[in-house]
Amino acid sequence: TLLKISLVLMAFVWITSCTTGHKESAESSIPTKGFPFILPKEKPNRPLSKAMERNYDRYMAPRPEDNELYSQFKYTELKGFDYNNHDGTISRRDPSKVIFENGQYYVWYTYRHTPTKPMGAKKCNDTIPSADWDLSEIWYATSKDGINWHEQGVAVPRPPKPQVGWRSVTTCDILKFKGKYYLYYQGFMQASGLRGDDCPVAVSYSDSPDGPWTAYNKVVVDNGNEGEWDQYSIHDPNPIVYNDQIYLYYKSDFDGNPRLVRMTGLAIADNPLGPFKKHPLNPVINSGHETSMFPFKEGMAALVIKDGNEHFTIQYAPDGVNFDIAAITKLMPTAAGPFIPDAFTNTKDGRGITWGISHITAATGWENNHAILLRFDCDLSLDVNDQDMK
Ligand code: AAL
Repeated sequence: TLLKISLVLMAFVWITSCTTGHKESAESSIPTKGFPFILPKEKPNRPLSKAMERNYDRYMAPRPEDNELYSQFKYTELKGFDYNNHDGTISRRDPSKVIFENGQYYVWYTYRHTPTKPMGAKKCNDTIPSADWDLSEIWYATSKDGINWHEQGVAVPRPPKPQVGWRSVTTCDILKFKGKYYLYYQGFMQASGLRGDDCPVAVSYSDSPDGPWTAYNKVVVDNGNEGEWDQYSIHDPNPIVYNDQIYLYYKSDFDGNPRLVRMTGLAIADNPLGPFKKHPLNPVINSGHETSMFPFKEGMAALVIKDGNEHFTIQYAPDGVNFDIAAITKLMPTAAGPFIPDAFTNTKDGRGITWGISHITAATGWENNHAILLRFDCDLSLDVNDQDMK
């Protein structure tokens, strides 16, 4: 009996010490007061919920409006472009970056002018487009103010078969490097939609943004090997001068079942005509569609729109490779071509962007499927303090 009593007593003492011990530590870890009404800028020195930990650790500032890579976006209609009463036979889409040369702004874009609207891969032929960007050319326009544009005509036409891009040349971007200009673009050798949206990247070069442009007539960034994530397509080439090299970001997709998973890769070259070497860590952004990059501080920022777990975020990589979410926002510009004053200056102190040109697809609905260009304004510059945009 004595043994039983002492065992019960020991058990009682043990249980009491456990519960009181637990109680004490639980009490000491839960703050007695809630968060102050004003969100502290510095991480408070107290236990935080997972959400509040993340609010300080993941984003550039605890409040969006204090985050240098947070912005809202304003859109303005452009003047000077005719769309044939929006009947679907004329489309302008996927603008390049905007550059400022010879006292004016320049933008290049996919231009389609076909007898019909896009009819899909089964009904397309030599003159009827399958997709909105099928049977297209690269055209360009100039402007003094970024709103009123003068369309100048073709920069890169479709080359004769079987040259790269004979079916369609689309979705270009501009590079200025050592006094010369380079237009990178998707070169289709078959109508989009026959298998997927398959194409590599080609390039044309010129001594002037006004042309004439000489087609290099070779693939400069090719599709990956069979089984690789980018085996079918290299889309949305986006060149920036960084680390004394050409960093060309691009979009591809795993293109498997059940659906496409689009991501962003990087190819680097010393020379604009290549060879471009794909980064061993590709894809470098796990999301994005027509992703737009711009130098920011010592690294690279990215507007990651549509597609993927991290769509509609603004991301940052201090080394141009290892991206993380800097801000989450909304109504981001589709296929943005920003005006980036330091895109080609090899800067390690990127100043950001305040405006550019983007597009709206199916601008009047799918019945007369075509895209239009429009201007976006934002507050992603370190040199202005325009709180109106935040
Ligand atoms: C766009 C871009 C590429 C695709 C197609 C035309 O938004 O991602 O250019 O190929 O769609």
